Amino acid sequence: MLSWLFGSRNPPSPPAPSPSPPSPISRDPWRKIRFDDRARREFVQNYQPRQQGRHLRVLLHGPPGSGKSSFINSIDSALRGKITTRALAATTYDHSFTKKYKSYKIEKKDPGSFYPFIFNDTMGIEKDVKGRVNIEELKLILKGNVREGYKFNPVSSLSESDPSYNNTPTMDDKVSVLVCVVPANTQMDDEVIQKIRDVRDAASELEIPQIAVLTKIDEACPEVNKDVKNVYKSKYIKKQMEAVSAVLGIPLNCIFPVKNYSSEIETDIEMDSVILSAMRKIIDYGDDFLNDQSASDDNCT
Ligand SMILES: Nc1nc2c(ncn2[C@@H]2O[C@H](COP(=O)(O)OP(=O)(O)OP(=O)(O)O)[C@@H](O)[C@H]2O)c(=O)[nH]1
Ligand SMILES: [Mg+2]
Repeated sequence: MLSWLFGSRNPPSPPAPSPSPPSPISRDPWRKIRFDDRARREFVQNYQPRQQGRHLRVLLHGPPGSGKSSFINSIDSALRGKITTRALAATTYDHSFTKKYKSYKIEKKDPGSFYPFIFNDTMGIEKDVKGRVNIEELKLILKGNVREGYKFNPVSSLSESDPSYNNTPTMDDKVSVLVCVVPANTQMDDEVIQKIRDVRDAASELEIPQIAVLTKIDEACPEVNKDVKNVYKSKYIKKQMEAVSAVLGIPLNCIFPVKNYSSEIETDIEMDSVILSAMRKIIDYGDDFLNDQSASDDNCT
């Protein structure tokens, strides 16, 4: 220091620059998917259950406002190539917006013909009593005991004498895949986690396969908001997926991060790719379930 003051020829070296913060993005993706994959779309579009004449019934559950209805709309939009909003999504979500047990089919290009999968939208699983879905009702839904149009009742469960109770469910009424929809941008309450686990346990007892969809990845990670192709490079999304896997007990390869169509007015091939990659897994699992069920039905007759 003194030598600098008194005219040394070598000024002190500038302070070392502070190390730049680690990048929120990994260089290489930790899950590889193609973002322009026509084969994946064709697979979903051409899917026919091995059990001819059957269809998959996909039940969505999760906290209110997590994007269950939007996920149904997103698959509908990705397959039809235009934004659709048939399963009404909420604009505010203090309490669950979806109040009725309702099925959604997706129409194919030829009018009047539908894809062989049906989505069932449910009311959100909430922590407090007011406006929550009744877990016992979800269990009845899994077994196919609840008829279309049933209005969810947060306080008392559906009784066998109710006209909405289906005493003789067929294979088509039973749920073939359970999809847990959780948001990437908020922490779930412990009580909500416990309820989701209860539904999962009930589904496991019935051997119903399960996956999780992690929504709102655009709101959770600015890099994904900039470019959805960053989804499998985002360290934050990976951390959130690991957290969901740990608390809900769903293996990582059954968790699919998704950005739902929410503000877009046109579909986008890259968003379609992440949405249809979840749908592909739903089909794989659901088809195996239908097959196994009909094999065990055959063994019983
Ligand atoms: N940015 C963003 N917004 C989303 C996403 N998914 C859903 N949303 C928005 O979140 C809000 C709630 O979505 P819904 O689809 O109604 O959620 P839900 O789970 O059906 O809610 P309930 O029926 O109330 O249980 C809506 O305003 C959606 O537009 C997403 O991936 N990204
Ligand atoms: Mg809804």
